[in-house]
Order: sequence, then structure tokens, then C-alpha cells
Amino acid sequence: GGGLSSARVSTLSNGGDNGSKLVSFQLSPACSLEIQKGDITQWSIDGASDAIVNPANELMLGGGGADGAIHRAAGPELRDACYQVPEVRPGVRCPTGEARITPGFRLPASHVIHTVGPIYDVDGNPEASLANAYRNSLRVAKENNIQYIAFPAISCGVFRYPSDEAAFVAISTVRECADGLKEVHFVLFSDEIYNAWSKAARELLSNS
Ligand code: AR6
Repeated sequence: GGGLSSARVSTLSNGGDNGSKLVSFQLSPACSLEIQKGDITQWSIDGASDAIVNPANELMLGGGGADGAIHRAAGPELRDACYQVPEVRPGVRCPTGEARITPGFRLPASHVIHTVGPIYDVDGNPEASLANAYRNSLRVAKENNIQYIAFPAISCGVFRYPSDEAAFVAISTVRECADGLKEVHFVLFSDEIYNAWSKAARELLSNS
């Protein structure tokens, strides 16, 4: 740890997408952090073993938000694969803070890592649960030899986690746990969330 970190800012030129923003940091000599605006269902790294993270619920059979978009893009095979994940107790396939993996089916990414973040106003310790969701997603990725992973802003939609607080939990947990991965991406849907993540990354990762 320590020492090596730098930031560069560039503009994505692919797809004529109004010049979406992208900012990069170095988490370690071998692992970079990329923060961009975009739709996570479209994300992949060509030819690599990669995964997008699905902000799911404990039942793991789909829902609204990014979960709904990921299931629509992956096709009905994803729901079938989720259904096969054993329940740990009735109605719970993935307890809050844990993670499960399936193939990506019709998605560009080869895998989906399903995790469940905290419902901000209900969870007794939302910060710990959110950190667990990031930590266990990264652990499952490494156990499956995935080197490229993309996260959305877990819990920042339907589950109502404030984005500025979530950004610090997300970046600091990824900084601690990214060893063994090549690239960790955040693919974020709104300017508000993109700005919160960029600010947290500058504060936590830029030496000055
Ligand atoms: N790409 C990237 N980010 C997205 C996309 C997308 N295609 N769609 C939405 N977001 P949410 P949560 C952003 O609600 O808060 C579901 O019903 C969104 O703007 O998807 O963890 C599940 O089944 C927000 O910033 O997840 C659960 O019941 C972020 O993704 C529950 O919602 C997360 O918002 C999970 O709620």
C-alpha cells in the first residue's frame, strides 16, 4: 500500500455518447480503479473473464432498478440460474452483505455477481453491511478467477443510501480488497452519483 496513486481524467469517445466522463486512479501497482457514467448492462472487457455486480434483494429473483435492467438484458436464463441458488432460509438466497455468482447469459459480461446492500433506514449498521457487500463481491470475483469487475452504486437507489456516504464506503472498501484484480470499475447512472464517487476517490486515493 501507500505511495503509488495518481489520477487522470479523460473523455470516452466511443458510441457518440455525449462524451461521458471517466476518471482513473491506481489502487495498487497492479490494479486500477475506473469511475465512469453509464449503463452497467452494457459493460464488459473484451475477451476477459469479467463480471458486473447486480444490486439485488435477498430473494434474488429480480426486481426494479439496476436489478430489473440486468435481468432484462441477460434474458430469462438469468432468473432460472438465480432460482437454482439454494435458499439459506425461506425467501433468502443471498443474505444482506453476501454475494452469489451466476453466468451472464445474454449480457456482454461473462458473469453476474449478485449482492444485497442494506436498506438504509432499516439496517442496524448500514455502513458495515454496505462494506460487506463490496468486500464479498470482490472475494467471489477472485475465487472465480475474474480480474475485471464493474459495480453500480449499491443501495443508492431503491434502498436510499445517501450517495456521498456510500461513495466513501465503496472506495475505501475497494481500496482494501482489490488485491488480485486488474481493474475495478464503477459504472454510475447519474451525475450526482458520479460526482460523489469522483470526490471520494480524489480524497481517498490522491496523494497530496
Ligand atoms: N446501470 C448502472 N446503474 C444503474 C442502472 C444501470 N442500468 N439502473 C439503475 N442504476 P438500485 P439498490 C443505479 O435501486 O438501491 C431492486 O428492486 C441507480 O440509479 O438499482 O441497491 C432490487 O431488486 C442507483 O444509483 O439498487 C432490490 O430490491 C444504483 O444503480 C433493490 O432494488 C442502485 O439503485 C436494491 O436497491
